[in-house]
Amino acid sequence: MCGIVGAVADREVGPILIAGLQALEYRGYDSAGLAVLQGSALERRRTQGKVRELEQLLAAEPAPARIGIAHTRWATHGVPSTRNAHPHVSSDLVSVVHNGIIENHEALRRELQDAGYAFSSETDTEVIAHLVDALQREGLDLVQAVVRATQRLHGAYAIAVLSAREPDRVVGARRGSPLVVGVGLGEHFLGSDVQALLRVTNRFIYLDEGDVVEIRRDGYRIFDADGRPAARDVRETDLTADAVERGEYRHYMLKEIHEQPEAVARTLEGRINGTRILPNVFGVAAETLLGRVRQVHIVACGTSYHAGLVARYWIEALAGLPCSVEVASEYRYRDVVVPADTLFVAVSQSGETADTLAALRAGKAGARYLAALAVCNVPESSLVRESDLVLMTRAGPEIGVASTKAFTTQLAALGLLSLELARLNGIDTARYERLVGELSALPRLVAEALQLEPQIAILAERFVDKQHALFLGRGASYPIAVEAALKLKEISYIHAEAYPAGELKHGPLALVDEHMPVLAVAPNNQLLEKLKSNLEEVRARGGELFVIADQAVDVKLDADRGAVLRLNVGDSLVAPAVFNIPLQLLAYHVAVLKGTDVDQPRNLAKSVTVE
Ligand code: HGA
Repeated sequence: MCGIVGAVADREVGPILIAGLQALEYRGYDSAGLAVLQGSALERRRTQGKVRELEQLLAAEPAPARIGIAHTRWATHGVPSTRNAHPHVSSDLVSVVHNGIIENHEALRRELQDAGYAFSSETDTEVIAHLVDALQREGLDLVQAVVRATQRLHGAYAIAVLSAREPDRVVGARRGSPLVVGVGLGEHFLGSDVQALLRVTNRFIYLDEGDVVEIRRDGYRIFDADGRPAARDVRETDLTADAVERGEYRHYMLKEIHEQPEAVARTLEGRINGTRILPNVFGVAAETLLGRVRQVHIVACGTSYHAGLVARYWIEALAGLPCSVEVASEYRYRDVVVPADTLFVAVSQSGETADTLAALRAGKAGARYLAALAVCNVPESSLVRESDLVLMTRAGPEIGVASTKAFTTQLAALGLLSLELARLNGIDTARYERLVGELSALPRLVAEALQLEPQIAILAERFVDKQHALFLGRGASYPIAVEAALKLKEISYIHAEAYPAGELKHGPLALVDEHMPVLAVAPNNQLLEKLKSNLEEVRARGGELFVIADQAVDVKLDADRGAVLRLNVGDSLVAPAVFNIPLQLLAYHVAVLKGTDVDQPRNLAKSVTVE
């Protein structure tokens, strides 16, 4: 949420800042802006809307410079507007971009107003600009001013600050929101993530919590939260700018849906050897730790939470361990009972999800858990760095705001975890080996499921003019129904709900009529007969019924009252992950038919780094 870029170079930085913002636009897109120094004169351009609007503004009103900061916003404090767009400026000298929330902004605002500062926005961010300016007026240099200013901030921030008083440097700082330093030759950069800077460097420094950094053309200096010089490693990434291009696809989401067979293969690669999961997949210390686990708490948000819900079915059924799954924003503020030997599992695509990170930190602070395991897609993320054990999903960069390949790879990773816990808890060997085989087949099954796309595109026409939809599933397919409803809401703005099919008659059946399409997920498992009875309940009420069913499932529907789409998965462990594929495609095609902004749906942003 909110993307930050900063650059100091011996060339024009405008195109670097704009390209950086474009790569970060998935994080927020309600307004954009930049500030540059021309000599020691501060120039600022801001617009409501997307980065392309800022680009057009810059074309009309150029601001060539060799040093600057830029921002794409997802508003938390103050409506999306030009006036609230970043950068925020103080005294025409100091300029700041910010990702995060300053929780004590009201108190700081009053204090700064008393000191004579006039505010020109409703944002929490503006206090930072005035604080830095006030501290510079006291005689502090920019680094010291930022150290002292950040010590006064409560909440979360990643910032980049430009001051006309020291026109050769940008100072950045982070706590709770991500910020990386890009190391170039004779030029240095800041970015919310590496993707923002892949066109200019592949060498990065991942800042620690509380760090402050100064970048200049010829070098950089890092300080810890107390202002003491600090050393941080420079790391090279193999990611390339091409990996985050859309290529021939119309949308990132479609590209990412189609990347899933490969992405899941990468998740499993080197982790399964024929019929068993290799040792040390979860880290060197893992086997002893995982062998002691007596229960599991999974904590996550959004789509990652749905992956956790599927894993609960697996862990309880296969390992016989009690498993709870909870959304992080609830978990972090609850007095959670943590019995001895509980494994905490945090699931997050970005590893920067504010609520999930806070839940991890709260759990670790209480030292109540046996260990914390991160299931994550970004190796250098805060979540990964702060967890004891790590299982990377290796999905590759996910740009579409609606998560697809991150979810499927999370399911694959959680499948590995479930089977490892099952092995350590004495699952029958033949059953274990069969299940490992089923997990290994996931890339192929996902590829086969993608073949349904032409049929799904036709099915999408039956949803496009609907206001509401109901999704049903049972067992481990129930969370898939929940995820399908979320996808449809997110990108096609159709109100969708999911229910365990057995709950239908306890309320939602009252909603079923000819205007309410009902979509059921019907794998061929022990719950099938129960599910079929639930479907009859829908048909008897005249509801339009769509079923995604296994080949072997015998359901017949009148073509004008519904449709059946077939998958060939059997009663496989990974059936939920496979059934999820056509449902992703359905949400995608409905959204395309409705003409929504598929990759950047309204009001949303990826990587939810604010609470
Ligand atoms: N609070 C700031 C920044 C918002 C943000 O980081 N969103 O993810 C604002 O509202 O402008």
